[in-house]
Amino acid sequence: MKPLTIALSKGRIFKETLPLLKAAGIEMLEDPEKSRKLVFDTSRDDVKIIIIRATDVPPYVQYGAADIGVAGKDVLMEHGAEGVYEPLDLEIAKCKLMVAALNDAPEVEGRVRVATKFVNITRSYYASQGRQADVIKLYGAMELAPLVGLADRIVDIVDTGNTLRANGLEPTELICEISSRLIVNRASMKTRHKQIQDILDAMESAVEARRASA
Ligand code: PRT
Ligand code: MG
Repeated sequence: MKPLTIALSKGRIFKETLPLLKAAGIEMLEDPEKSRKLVFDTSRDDVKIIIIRATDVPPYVQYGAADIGVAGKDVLMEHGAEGVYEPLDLEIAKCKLMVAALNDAPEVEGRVRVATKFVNITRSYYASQGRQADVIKLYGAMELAPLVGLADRIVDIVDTGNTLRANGLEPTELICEISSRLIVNRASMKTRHKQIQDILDAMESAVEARRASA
């Protein structure tokens, strides 16, 4: 049988997922942060790891190019995760999805202009509150938009709040708490059930052990 493929993204998800994979006996043989390779063997012959953009993890798993992946709840909500199981909250890469505004910004009368890369989440958040919003899609540096008059509000990920503060912004509303989730391709869950369930169980125990010691 071909190796089980796990899709991860570089950065915080990769770093925080490593100890959980180790609990399942899966260890990297080289450091992907120091390599241009995209496919990596692991300490287990039956498992390989691919390194892709965080936003690309759901489609890889949905279409079965990867059997398992790790993705932020923000990414799963924004891009939709039809056709994948989401069996485990890994409780890593925690942050908040928030609305933010310039410090002491006035309430917006009527339609509010919101800049974000999370257009789907933002539209449904405002719609769920019966508030009118014009959503402007940006690909980065959302904090700039209110400073230069492009938008009244932004919707972005907040961890420490330092990025907002450094730009004279403050969070005004919490949309939801975010953490990263393990996702599994539906067909793989059936055809490779034992192999995947064993990894899930080991990772779940590691998550619980870490929570207990926190
Ligand atoms: O960076 P790239 O464009 O490749 O992709 P990405 O930004 O989606 O990946 P990455 O690795 O930056 O984030 C992966 C996942 O980590 C996200 O999908 C979130 O679920 C989660 N996460 C946790 C975060 C943060 N914390 C975080 N602080 N993602 C992004 N940030 C950024 C945020 O966008 C903002 O610019 O950090 C800044 C805010 O941090 P504070 O501490 O200044 O508030
Ligand atoms: Mg990033």
